[in-house]
Amino acid sequence: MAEQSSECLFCKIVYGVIPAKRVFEDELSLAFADINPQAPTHLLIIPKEHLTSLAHAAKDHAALLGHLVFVATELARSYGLEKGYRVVVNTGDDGGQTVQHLHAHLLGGRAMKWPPG
Ligand code: D5M
Repeated sequence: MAEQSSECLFCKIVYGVIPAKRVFEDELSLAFADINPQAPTHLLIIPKEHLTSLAHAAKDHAALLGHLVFVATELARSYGLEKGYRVVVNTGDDGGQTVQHLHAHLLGGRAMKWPPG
């Protein structure tokens, strides 16, 4: 099983201690619905292994990071987001990260604005 942190909210979701609307899972990753959706489709894609943020990633994590982005791509296809979508990884305090387990947001189903707030 992947390394976990007993105090981490998203590790608890990985291990089923806290419920979530799980939409995809494989050996390395889990995707579930965001509890506070900001778009008609708003999913979170996380590594099963506890990794605090992008800022904590090592070279060994490169394939895992690519995998998470590819899972987002496949989910966007399966959710019919052919008009476009956004994949966001908030990182650290200034990046707006509130949960300290790396997660990619997949947002779609409406037109996005730029720049983000
Ligand atoms: O985003 C953290 C995201 O995590 C935020 O959009 C809410 C979501 N969240 C928090 N708790 C849960 C649970 N229990 N289930 C599903 N989604 C959750 P950040 O980028 O860190 O600001």
